[in-house]
Amino acid sequence: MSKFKFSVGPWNVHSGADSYGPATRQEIDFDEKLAKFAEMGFSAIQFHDDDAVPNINDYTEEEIKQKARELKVKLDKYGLAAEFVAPRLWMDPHTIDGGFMSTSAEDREYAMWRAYRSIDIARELDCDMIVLWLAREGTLCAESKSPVWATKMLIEAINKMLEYDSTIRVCIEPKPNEPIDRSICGTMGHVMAISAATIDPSRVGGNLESAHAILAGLDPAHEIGFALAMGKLMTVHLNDQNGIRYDQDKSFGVENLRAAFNQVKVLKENNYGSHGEYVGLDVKAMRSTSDEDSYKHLETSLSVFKALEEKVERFDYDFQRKCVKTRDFEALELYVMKLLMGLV
Ligand code: XLS
Ligand code: MG
Repeated sequence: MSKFKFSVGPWNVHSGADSYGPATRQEIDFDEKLAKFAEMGFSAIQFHDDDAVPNINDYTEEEIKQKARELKVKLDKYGLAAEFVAPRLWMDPHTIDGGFMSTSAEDREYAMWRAYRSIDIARELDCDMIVLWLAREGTLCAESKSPVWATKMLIEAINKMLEYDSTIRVCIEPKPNEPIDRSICGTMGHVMAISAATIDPSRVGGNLESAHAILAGLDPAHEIGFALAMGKLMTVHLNDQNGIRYDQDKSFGVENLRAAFNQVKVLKENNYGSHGEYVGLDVKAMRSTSDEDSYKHLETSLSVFKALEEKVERFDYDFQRKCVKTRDFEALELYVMKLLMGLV
């Protein structure tokens, strides 16, 4: 039985379309996804603002709150909580050059409107956290905006959110690239610096996504550890990635098993979850996956995570201490490999 609670977003179950080809699976109805997520044992749902309130631009602030209240009734029916609400700032025409860092004042204002509505929706869902995945916040042309100005615009935007709601928590999900090629806040280290520069650092933290750390050439477990050391790991997006290429959102652990083991280990050793944090998945099925198998990648990720939890529970800390004392890291490394291969 896992000691963790898990969360997932509806975008994790998708039709398989990508930049190079059309859908390969049927779209699945939102309510059907909620029912299946509850059946699979997820405790909470991650939302984009327009997952919670589709066509959000078409509604007034009050209508948006009303629709969020209707969604809350649905979540209660399935016994599901809402983990966070994330403004989707990469699809709307107002976000073609980013949101908070757009060179257009009107578009920056639009991004703030979406951020405030995300906070409104979160409140109606009895949730106190918004996530900022800073998709297009950066540059496609390096000389199009100053990195000094852009960084300051991000801090200013977060300060406005912290003032809009006196207890909302703002969780930045860093990613070094894609869909832009130069991100302004690409790693957990950048997130911690941004947090410290805001008017209330206690309410600004990070969401570490395994694949995003790998895309930055960094180790996910160390990025998780860094945020934990700062007391600012608000959630995680566990998945995997085959090296530094396009963001693959692969099932957790399927490419880098030892890195996955160490992500589970650092979470367990530091009592992650003891303040209500969820283990979030952000995974996508392979394009070749059939309709019948639309949820298999979630099952794989949960199975791998729980199997690694058991490996961490069996980890021989006495042997580790002995190896560290004699600096016999070769013996320790072989032990870990044997543990993962089921040889000890
Ligand atoms: C994209 C991000 C995205 C967010 C939610 O790379 O991981 O999935 O987590 O919008
Ligand atoms: Mg993510």
